Amino acid sequence: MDKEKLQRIHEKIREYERIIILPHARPDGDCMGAAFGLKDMIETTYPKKEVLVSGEEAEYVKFLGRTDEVSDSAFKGSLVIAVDTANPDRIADQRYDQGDFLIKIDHHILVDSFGDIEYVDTERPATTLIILDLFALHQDTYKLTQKGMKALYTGTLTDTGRFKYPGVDGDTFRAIAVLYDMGLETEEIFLNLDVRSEELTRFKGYVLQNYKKTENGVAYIEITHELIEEYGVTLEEAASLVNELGVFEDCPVWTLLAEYEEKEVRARIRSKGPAVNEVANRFDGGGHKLASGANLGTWDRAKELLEALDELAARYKRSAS
Ligand SMILES: [Mn+2]
Repeated sequence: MDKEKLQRIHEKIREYERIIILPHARPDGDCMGAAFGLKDMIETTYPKKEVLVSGEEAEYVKFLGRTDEVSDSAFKGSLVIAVDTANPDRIADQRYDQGDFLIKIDHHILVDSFGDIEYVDTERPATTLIILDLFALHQDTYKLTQKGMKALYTGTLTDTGRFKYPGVDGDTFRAIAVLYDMGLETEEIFLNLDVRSEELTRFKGYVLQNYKKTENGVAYIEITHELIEEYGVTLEEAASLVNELGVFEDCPVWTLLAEYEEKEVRARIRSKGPAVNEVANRFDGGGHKLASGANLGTWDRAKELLEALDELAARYKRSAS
């Protein structure tokens, strides 16, 4: 945490009468949680200030708040704060440079520098936790309502896979503990996060009924373009189901093979132990030890990947026994 820089951000927030917060395109829980959490924090603390959020909306995070129609003239003389966005191209509202002063608050590895103040903290597994750092630094000043607390908790939950991903540490829980101490109500959050379309639920049924297993325990599902259309889901939604295959006790490795536009086959590969990135590297892909991706092109190549993963699973099982 850079207290000196957070102090400068606080002073800018205090200085401006109108503040426009910008999440990234194709918004997720973290950028919307950070945007609406920060908005609530500023509005509740300084009722005379006008705080707007401009950008796209996504169905599953609408419960955090709705975006505003912001005119070009509103940017003049305003403080603009971009949240959870490493490079300016990804900001949903491209008028980010039309304000008086631009602040970037993000937790991704620095790609493009932008902003008059650039606050990047890669130690925080969610941008919402940086907003909570700002809150904690000025806890005598800043206030939050239930709405803001919910937004900040939601972003933390979604970006950490509900506290499961690497990067979660004691600071994460200490920041969230503050919200609980203030009376955070969590029921609505979990109900909203667990909502899934009927189409995707039916498709999940398909995945669980039709997955296959290799000899040495690689669970896999093949998803064609036609299948996606038949079930009325998007490819991104379908691919998000990869971890449904991670529950089988005799399968240390699992993969979701999906046919992208123009019949291009790609794989999401997951593991409970074997280093799947070593295999992914050989198939025009890469990633982490337990989570990788590969670009296969054809279904024939997918077969080769399955053979390589099966070998890896076999070796793993031998070494474990
Ligand atoms: Mn994020």
